Amino acid sequence: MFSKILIANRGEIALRILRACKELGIRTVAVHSTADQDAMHVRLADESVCIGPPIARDSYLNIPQILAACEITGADAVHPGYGFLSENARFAEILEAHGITFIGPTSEHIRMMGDKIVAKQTAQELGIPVVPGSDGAVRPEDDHHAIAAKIGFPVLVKAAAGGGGRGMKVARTAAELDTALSTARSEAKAAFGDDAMYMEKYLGQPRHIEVQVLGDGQGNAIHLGERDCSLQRRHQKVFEECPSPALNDAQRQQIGEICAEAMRKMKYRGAGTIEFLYENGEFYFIEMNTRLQVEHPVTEMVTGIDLVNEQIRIASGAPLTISQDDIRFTGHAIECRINAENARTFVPSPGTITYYHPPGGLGVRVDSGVYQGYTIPPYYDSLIGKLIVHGRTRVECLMRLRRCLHEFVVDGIQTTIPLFSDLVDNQDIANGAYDIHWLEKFLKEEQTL
Ligand code: MV4
Repeated sequence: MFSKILIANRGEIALRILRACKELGIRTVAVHSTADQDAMHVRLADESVCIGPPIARDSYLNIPQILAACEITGADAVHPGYGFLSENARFAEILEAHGITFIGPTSEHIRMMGDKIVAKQTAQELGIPVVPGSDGAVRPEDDHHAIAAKIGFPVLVKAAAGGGGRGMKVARTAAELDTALSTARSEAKAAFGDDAMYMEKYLGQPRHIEVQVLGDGQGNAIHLGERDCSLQRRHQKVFEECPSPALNDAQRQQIGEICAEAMRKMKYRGAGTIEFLYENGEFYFIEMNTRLQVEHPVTEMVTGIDLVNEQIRIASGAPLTISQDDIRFTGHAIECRINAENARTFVPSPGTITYYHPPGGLGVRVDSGVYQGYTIPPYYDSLIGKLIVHGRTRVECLMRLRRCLHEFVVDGIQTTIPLFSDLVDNQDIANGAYDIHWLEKFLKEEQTL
């Protein structure tokens, strides 16, 4: 086992990782920018190293500085969290070349899944159902009209380097195809320096359902069920739940086993998430994330498995000790992302938290990096914490969530808490009747009222 882990992240996830390290008896190193001197993860870590100025490019994304922090402190592993360097294959390679363990998959697997065309081809070869579409890339010399006609309109043009909705355009008819392809291509070139494109059948009203997997890199892998993350705004998840209200146990077991088997075949190592669109009872693979995700706690609440503990144990070379039969799904969990933003306009609201009172009680978990008196810096994304609630049933979970939202006080800044109070009282949410477009429609309708 490792003796010291460097946490290459900030905020609530740095704290989450730190807690897992402490429970494993592993010493921790926090790295931080000059803007994060007073951050909770810096205070709770055994050691801390300032790695640069506020702008993430110069600190949390600064590989030489993080490497230097490892050398200075003698850290033998790095946990990247999510975002920042978590899916940077080069970072994983550089660490390994210096004899430091990257807590995550191999750099080859990160790179493979980073290219959405390769990821999709790999998924298909491994028996995962994919969205019907072009056979690999649509190259400039290809007859894109023939490819689109074969798929059938509407089609969606996507960038191989994309994800998060960038470099993506819908063509509803053949007349829209040339513009969609050339616009998406130049967007992708500008955003990623890579204009490789592919095409898919456009699904109109899907849900976003993702499957959590764990592999040990030795051919053992399990699934930990799914999360429904359909409630998003501008490709940012807002509210996530486990299990999905759309699935029954047989469907869960079926898609879960397909994913676990695929991970066994590729000898996947670490935690991963296989993302699907789900429409009319069918699953369609879109992407795989090779990292811990923001919404991992809903899976932890329902399975009782500490995903970060498993990530660390697997990275140290330990085989999976949990078998699929050991996994029991108990009750229901919902996560609300608490952002320092206006709940209607989503305009960021950094500043000082003058009063802070998080909710508590049975089945309540608050993962946050803030405290009363803390000043949220303006340089990073606005997620300040997550409220995760568990109940024996979905109804109990929603009732508990409503109670917690009333209890939660964050003064001095604006937060997204009031949005969730509206959502828990909404009939569609109560019925689980929502797709990936529901939230944006809800916000738009609210605006016109
Ligand atoms: C799609 C789709 C419809 N059909 N693919 C958006 C980001 C990227 N991760 C995949 N995305 C989508 N891919 C096909 N073939 C609709 C979306 C999409 C979406 C997906 C998940 C969650 C929210 C979304 C919001 C808009 C579009």
